[in-house]
Amino acid sequence: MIFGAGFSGLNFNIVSSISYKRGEKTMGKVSWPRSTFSLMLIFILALAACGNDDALEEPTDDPDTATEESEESDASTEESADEGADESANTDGEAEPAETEPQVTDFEPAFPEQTRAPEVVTEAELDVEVVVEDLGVSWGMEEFDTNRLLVTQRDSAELLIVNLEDRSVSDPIEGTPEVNNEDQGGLLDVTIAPDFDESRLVFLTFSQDIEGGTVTSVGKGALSEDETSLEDFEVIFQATPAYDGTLHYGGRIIFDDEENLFLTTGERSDDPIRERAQDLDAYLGKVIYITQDGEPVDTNPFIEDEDALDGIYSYGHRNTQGVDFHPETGDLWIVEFGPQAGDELNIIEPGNNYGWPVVSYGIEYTGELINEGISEHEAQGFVEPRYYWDPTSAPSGMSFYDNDAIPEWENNLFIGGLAPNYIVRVIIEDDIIVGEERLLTEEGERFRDILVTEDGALIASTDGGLIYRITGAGEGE
Ligand SMILES: [Ca+2]
Repeated sequence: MIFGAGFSGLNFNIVSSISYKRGEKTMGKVSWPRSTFSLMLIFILALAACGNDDALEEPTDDPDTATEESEESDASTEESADEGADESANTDGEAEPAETEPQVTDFEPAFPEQTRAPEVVTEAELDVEVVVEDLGVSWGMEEFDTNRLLVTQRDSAELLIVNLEDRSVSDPIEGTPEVNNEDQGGLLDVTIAPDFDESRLVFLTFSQDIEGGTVTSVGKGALSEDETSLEDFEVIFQATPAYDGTLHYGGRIIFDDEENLFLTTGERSDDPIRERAQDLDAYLGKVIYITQDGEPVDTNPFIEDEDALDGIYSYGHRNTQGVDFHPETGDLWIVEFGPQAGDELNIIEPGNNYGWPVVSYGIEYTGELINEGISEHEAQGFVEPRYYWDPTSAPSGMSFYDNDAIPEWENNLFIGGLAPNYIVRVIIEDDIIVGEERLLTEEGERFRDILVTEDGALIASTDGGLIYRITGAGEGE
């Protein structure tokens, strides 16, 4: 089973040091029924063939779509907890990786620190609280005012305002776009213009029906002063070509210091459309760099290339749902959702090719090799990922901890895991991943997006409709 949650004795220590502040309703929901259900599932899973997650992936593709495997991964979590404890007992002086599940591929890393980083454990005592519940899949979040978030609802296509202080949730903001909300589609990410205080501009990504299929689109509108509507919403960019499918939209957006917008797109999943990730005449499987009007930035790497689309910044990506700038280096880091294993952390440089689907550290969900089964990127002329996961971490949204409220977290990267269900903390030194931790492993939630507030709270949204706030103990109120 690939959905190990990387439990170890150390993880248990952390989790037990976390003090929970949850409503009674939520506590009841998470505790007994789930573990009882998990025990039943252990028996069921024991009957199934190990190491093959076909059942978890079908009928669509990756764990991003599935809605039932979070329960199943709970079961494997409990199993792996026992295994992890056994392994930890055999200490040989070497730091054990955070990952305790076996690899699903036979691939070797290109350099030793490229996967299975040693486990690290947060020493600070943490407060973990559920601020809001009963939302839908909260795909994107942005702090537009101190402790107030704009939050997208993927399936209902609603844009909401969540107040972290009084825990209120607004009525849906009017004027948001029509979306195609099948499978992985819907209202996706949200960000605000660098001059939001004056312009009031809110940028949204969403999957849109156009002639020939669906595309990942970017639009913008001005938030009214009374915060009830987006005015004059207009689509500024469509990641063409359209494709008749409802998977792998990518869809993260982030502004840089130049006040331009980076957008990630997916390669639409299916074979052969996914091969368009390698093509410079398609916006699929790309990082795209555009102005606030949706025009290619005039320094883009392929602007002089007659055969290439001017908005392309980098290519050869699979399905990128997490982006952020490293607080110290300023580099743009992304996390790509891999196939079965092979999720990648990459540093994005203009014009570079990151290899998908020619090379990958993952394999098909069927267990077959991808292309010729070559994992090494650099030897084939592609950029090596800085890090990859095998088995999968099912990475979605991510954020660097650009704050000193929890000093040991400063400049660490936090990534939401969909299946297995945890938040990944990654420690980076000189662009090398030197440590990894899994947080909130016992919650059983699919963590969709991660945000760090100006106050230094780590905010995590889930597919189960929760918004968590994680702070240093005593700082939450
Ligand atoms: Ca790659």
